This record gives sequence, structure tokens and C-alpha cells, in this order.
Amino acid sequence: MERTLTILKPDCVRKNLIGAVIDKIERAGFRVVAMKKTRLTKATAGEFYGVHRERPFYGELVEFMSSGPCVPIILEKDNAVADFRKVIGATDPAEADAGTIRQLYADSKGENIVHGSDSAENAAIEASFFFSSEEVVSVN
Ligand code: DAT
Ligand code: MG
Repeated sequence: MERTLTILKPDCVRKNLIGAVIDKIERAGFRVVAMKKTRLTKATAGEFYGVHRERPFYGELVEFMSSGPCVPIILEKDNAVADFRKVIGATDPAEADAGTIRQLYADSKGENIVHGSDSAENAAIEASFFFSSEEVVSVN
């Protein structure tokens, strides 16, 4: 079993799509092991996306991610990291495969409904950003 970290981003919450997106995730075989609703500050959003600090879209990304509540979730599945990237689709929804979460629900590259970890190592770092060990309850 592998874990990945997703965030249902502020656009997902604003569009009232929390349930629809979690439904797609569960139907794809993922189990929820931790979940909460929270709101990032500019400082915490900036820290979470620190690897993108030098990119031209960083300011916009931090503004967006702190613009409203979001729903971080730890997911578990065999091959969770790679399989979840397939379920969400390409960063730019215009390039995302048909039926992926971003293709179905996202408006733009900047506001693209969900985050997905890019490696198991980063998934563990990102999970600890949002959840304490007592909040992480394995399926079995
Ligand atoms: P992903 O979320 O698919 O892993 P990423 O790690 O390259 O993509 O970038 C993180 C987020 O930053 C992405 O979900 C949305 C935003 N972003 C990336 N490239 C962007 C761009 N060219 N313009 C605006 N926002 C961008
Ligand atoms: Mg990424």
C-alpha cells in the first residue's frame, strides 16, 4: 500500500464539488485515511508550494490557495501516487485526458481543483504538513 496527499483546492470547495470529487476518487479505488477542512494563510500556502518559489506563477498560486477553505486528504492505494496523477489529469485542464477530475471540473491551469503529490517521499512530507499522527487512521 502507498499513500498520496491531495488537496481539494478553494475552487473545488467554492463550486460545491467536494462530494463529486471524493466520489470519483473512491470509485477509482482509493481509501481515505485522513481528511479535514481548513484554510491556508498566505504564509502556509507559500511554504507548502515552496519548491515553486522562483516560478512566475508563485504569487498567483499563493493568493489562490489562501483564498478560501480547502480539504486536504491522505489517500491509500497500491501505486497511489502515480495512479492518483492519472485520475486528476494534466496540470492544465485543456490538456487533461477525458474523464479526469481536472478535465471535468477545472477552469484553468492556475485553478485546477485538486493537488496530487508527485512522489511517495513528498506525499509523506505533505501529509505531515496537514495531519498529526493521531489524525491518520489506517483503513484496517
Ligand atoms: P501539479 O499540480 O499538476 O503537480 P505543478 O506542481 O507543476 O502542477 O504546479 C503546482 C500548481 O501551480 C498547479 O497545480 C497550478 C499552479 N501552476 C503550475 N503551472 C502554472 C502556470 N503555468 N500558470 C499558473 N499556475 C500554474
Ligand atoms: Mg506538483
